[in-house]
Amino acid sequence: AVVLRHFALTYETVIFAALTDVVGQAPFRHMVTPGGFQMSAAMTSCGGFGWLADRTGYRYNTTDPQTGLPWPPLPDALLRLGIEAATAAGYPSFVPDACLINRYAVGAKMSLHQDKDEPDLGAPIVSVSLGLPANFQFGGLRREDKPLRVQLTHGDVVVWGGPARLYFHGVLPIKDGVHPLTGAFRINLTFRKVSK
Ligand code: MD6
Ligand code: FE
Repeated sequence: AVVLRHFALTYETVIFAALTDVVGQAPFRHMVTPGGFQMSAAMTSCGGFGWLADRTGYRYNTTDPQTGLPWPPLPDALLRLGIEAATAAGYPSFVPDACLINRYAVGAKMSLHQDKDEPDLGAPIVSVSLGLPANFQFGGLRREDKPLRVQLTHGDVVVWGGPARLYFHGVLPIKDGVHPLTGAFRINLTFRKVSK
């Protein structure tokens, strides 16, 4: 895993324009996990595939169940950001076909988990942090492995692949604050390759 500090800052304006467009078509929603808990982060997706959680499990789908429409296309500026960050981190052949967008209000968190719903685990994940800072937990292959804690701030990009691709990770509760571009929220974009 590589942290590219401030890598997304030069894309800031185009990212927020793209997000406004995507969220207008596929609004943020709080999903319910198979265990019956509502996730505190609100989510949406763009690209050929969107990530879903419901009482039956976790999966990717080509349509948004809330609108019945295909997920909005991956905006070109976001596609370029995903490719350029992966290239900078040593993954020059990464082409994402999905972008999961997480929005955290103050107090929202994400429990330790592995990203394993993508069939091609050879492809990395590119993660872009925007707005309020997060304390990110990077663990190991076992849930019990003691996680490192890394603060991710506005514009930081983490690229995650190779042996680290299945490491447990999570986000500690977002601390109170206000960011000039996102207000009292943190936004995280994760670019993924979902097709085999
Ligand atoms: C987040 N990110 O930062 C949640 N997963 O809000 C993730 O769960 C994540 O950042 C895989 C790879 C990078 C990530
Ligand atoms: Fe994850």
